Amino acid sequence: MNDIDIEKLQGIANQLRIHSIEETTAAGSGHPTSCCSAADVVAALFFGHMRYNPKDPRYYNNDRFVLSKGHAAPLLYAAWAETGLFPTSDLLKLRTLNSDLEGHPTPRLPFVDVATGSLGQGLSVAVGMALCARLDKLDYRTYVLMGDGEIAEGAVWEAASLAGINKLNNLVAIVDVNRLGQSEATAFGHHLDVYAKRFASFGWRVEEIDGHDMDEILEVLAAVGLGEQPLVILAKTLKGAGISFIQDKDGWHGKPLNKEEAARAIAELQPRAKTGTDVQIPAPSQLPAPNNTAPASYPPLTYKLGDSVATREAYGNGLLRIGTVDPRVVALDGDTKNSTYADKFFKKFPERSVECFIAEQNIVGVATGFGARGKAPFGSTFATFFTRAADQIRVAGISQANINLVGSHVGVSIGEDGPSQMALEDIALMRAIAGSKVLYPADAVAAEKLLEEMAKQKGIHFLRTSRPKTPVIYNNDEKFPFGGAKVLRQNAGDKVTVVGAGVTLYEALKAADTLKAEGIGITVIDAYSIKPLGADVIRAAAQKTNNTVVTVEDHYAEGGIGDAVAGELSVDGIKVHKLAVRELPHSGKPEELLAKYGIDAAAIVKKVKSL
Ligand SMILES: Cc1ncc(C[n+]2csc(CCOP(=O)(O)OP(=O)(O)O)c2C)c(N)n1
Repeated sequence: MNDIDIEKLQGIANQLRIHSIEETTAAGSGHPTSCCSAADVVAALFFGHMRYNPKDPRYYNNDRFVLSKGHAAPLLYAAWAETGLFPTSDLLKLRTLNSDLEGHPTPRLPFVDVATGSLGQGLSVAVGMALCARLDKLDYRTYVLMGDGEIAEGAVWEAASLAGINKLNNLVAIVDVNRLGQSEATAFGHHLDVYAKRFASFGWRVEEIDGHDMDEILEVLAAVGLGEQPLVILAKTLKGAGISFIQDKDGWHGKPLNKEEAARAIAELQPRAKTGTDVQIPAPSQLPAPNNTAPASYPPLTYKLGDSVATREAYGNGLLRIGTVDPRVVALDGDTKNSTYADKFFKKFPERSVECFIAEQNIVGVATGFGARGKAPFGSTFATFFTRAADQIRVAGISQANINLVGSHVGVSIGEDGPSQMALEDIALMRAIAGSKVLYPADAVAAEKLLEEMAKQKGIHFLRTSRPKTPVIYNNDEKFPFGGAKVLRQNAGDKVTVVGAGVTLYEALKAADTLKAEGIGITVIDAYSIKPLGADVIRAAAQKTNNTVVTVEDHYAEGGIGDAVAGELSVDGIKVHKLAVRELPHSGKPEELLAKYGIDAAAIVKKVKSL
């Protein structure tokens, strides 16, 4: 594979440097020095090592490349332009409104699988892709380029650990150890031995090289895939390498060269620059395409009205049911699978299950990797612990990722475990994610039907499941489209529309019974789809109840269901009264807590009467 000559690759590296300088100078911003340090490694990967079809960046058996240090985007763009995918003249549109060559890579570009730029996330995604290659029996490898400053992020080590545990010898991480971060030198400078010990202790094979010595780079790449461990290449480099008056100097992070500096730098590099467009890139091997097609339908449900089933348990039942006929379903969990009930799937389909251990950021990243490879990943843990992966979820939004997150143990209704285990901010977080769908079933049928929709549709979906058992209230053939809401009680002359979801729906139904006995009618709506909200259904009901709505939710008031409803309906002159948890909760029995924090049937009755 490496019969390509060294001088040519060195020349391509310099051409990539020139492009990176020109792009960022034209844009007036960007990170040319972060590009220059990694240019030799990237030239070797793209023009002498990786196997891919440059005309079809999404081909299923192409080697994958994740630029975890996303601020080196100009280098990535330069490499693809030099493969001939698009004209090099386009590079000068970097960071402009009408070009997809954005400041940091996003999958608006066909050769970018996931957004990067929030440092420390690429390795998790790469682990997901490498696991997926193994599952699909494909021989593509996943390469991920990280900065040395970047690997201070804890999430990197969550991913490194899982890669070591799973012996991912189809995964190659390259750390561009250029000694400098943004505001100062990194903690360990050029001491590769520090990083070597860390990766080795996580079960990785470690190679240390001079990242500007093409012979060394190719030699180490030639040994990729040997053994049973993931490989990390620690490449000692200079930030700004190739620009004599800048390289290895502090104070040049994220600064474009001015026109004169750029001209000077390019004059230095040009005599040693070569194009990559004439390089024959090794083709990926021809292996059968993975089966990533959704089935036409899923097996039917078998609940009986009145059955008592927690929605978290229904999630476990549903995942197993749909996973049996849908080969795209992959389950991930963070050592909570006996609580989230993902264990039912894990037992039946171990090859499609990934125990991520207690590392929630990595669950989201690995799921994003699977999603980018065409799977329908379902990651589960207690809903509240997804909040610590807030940034991974946010970036999944930017990636327009296909991931399903299922959070159990929501709200004060979990009871005795107390506030650290209660998800009370999760709706707010998940609603705020670009393109997300937020779903909150009250019974087992709703949970499983929403699960089907999550598997079928693309995007970021969050399913909020509850700990207490609740009675089945829907028939097995009921439909739960995203953006819908169910009217469960409604009579002419109703005073108020009460919107509940999950456990509070049952409180609303109880309140309706109590009030009815006193001659007061209320409309009760199940807002099982919080984003998109079934606003039309709620609005129509509210207009029949004096434009008055009461929302009741097992979540903090900020950003929850009440805010979602008010946000949609207040413009129509509808008054929304919010019952929600408004103080730091305590341990106790679920029913005691619902009462104490004012979200039980009695609180609803009181509120309705006061209006
Ligand atoms: C999570 C996160 N924190 C901070 C930043 C801001 N930032 C961008 S690049 C950078 C320095 C990165 O240093 P290093 O990983 O060594 O990469 P280099 O540019 O030196 O190759 C920082 C702090 C970021 N993008 N993401």
